[in-house]
Amino acid sequence: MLIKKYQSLREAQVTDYPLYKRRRQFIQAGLALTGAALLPAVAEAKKGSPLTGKLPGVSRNDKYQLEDPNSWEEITTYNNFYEFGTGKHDPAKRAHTLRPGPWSVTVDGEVNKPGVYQMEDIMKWNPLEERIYRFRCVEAWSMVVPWVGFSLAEMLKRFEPNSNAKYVEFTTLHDKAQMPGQRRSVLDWPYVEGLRIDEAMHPLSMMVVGLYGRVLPNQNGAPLRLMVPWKYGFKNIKSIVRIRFTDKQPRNTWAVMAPREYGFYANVNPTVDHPRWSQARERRIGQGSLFSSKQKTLMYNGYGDEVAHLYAGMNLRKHF
Ligand SMILES: Nc1nc2c(c(=O)[nH]1)N[C@H]1C(S)=C(S)[C@@H](COP(=O)(O)O)O[C@H]1N2
Ligand SMILES: [Mo]
Repeated sequence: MLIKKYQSLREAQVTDYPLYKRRRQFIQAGLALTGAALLPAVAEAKKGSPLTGKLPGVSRNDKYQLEDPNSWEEITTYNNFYEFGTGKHDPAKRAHTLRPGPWSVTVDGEVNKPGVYQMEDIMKWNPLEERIYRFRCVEAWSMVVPWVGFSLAEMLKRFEPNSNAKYVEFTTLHDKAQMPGQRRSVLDWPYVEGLRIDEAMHPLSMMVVGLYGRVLPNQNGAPLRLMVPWKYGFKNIKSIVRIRFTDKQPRNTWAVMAPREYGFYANVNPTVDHPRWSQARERRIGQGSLFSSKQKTLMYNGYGDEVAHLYAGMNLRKHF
């Protein structure tokens, strides 16, 4: 039942929806790789990236299937990506200046195999799978998203972290030409995030390269972004160019910016409020109005059975 429902939904959204949308997108010259990836006319984008359009060989991970994912449009037009502006609709309009390919990721720090890895090669390492995860932003809204990607652990193991590797730090591209929002110092660029090594190696942690079976749109963090579904949205850093293994806790951008408001752990926790608002409830994007149908936020965003052991004995008010 669930599968059937999702398939028909996916059919409509993956195939018909972007096709239907494409003319308008074209006129707006807006959403870089979304539906536009289908078009031969977007030759420029294609030239830049070998990773356009429908991703081949994506299998469904049956462990992570949720009903009623948000629509393609909701997921690709309501974003946080300050490199393209601070408004929720800015990234969809402006992220076309990002060139998601050719792309490489620099790996350094406490590893046996540092180096510069090409995205094309990274794509060959692991089979792609689709996982439908809950996604909870610190601003008390949420979505359900069919991400495509692979296990972060499988990727990190390739680099052979050594015994000093207690944390992993991720860095976003820093390029004012491609990311015009970086001309303003709203954040300390480039955007940096980090995980403890055991969090990074947890099977739920994912490297995302796609959405709804297609290449990840620029506004969602093309060509490579993190997805750690039990943490607030800001941990899920986009357009990653560097992965560094360290023995010290990384200084993640939002925690540096506003240390009272954003911590390093950022686990979804309805009992620890943000200093300026409650985290007890959330608004599911696409359901009801701004003021209606708020639902309860779940501890660890509903993934507690799988991740609570990572934080056993820790004071979650201190380590928020
Ligand atoms: N580089 C970068 N990564 C980022 C952000 C950002 O501004 N820059 N915003 C974060 C926040 S606050 C959220 S909620 C999610 C939003 O992801 P989405 O737009 O795919 O929903 O991306 C996160 N990753
Ligand atoms: Mo967020």
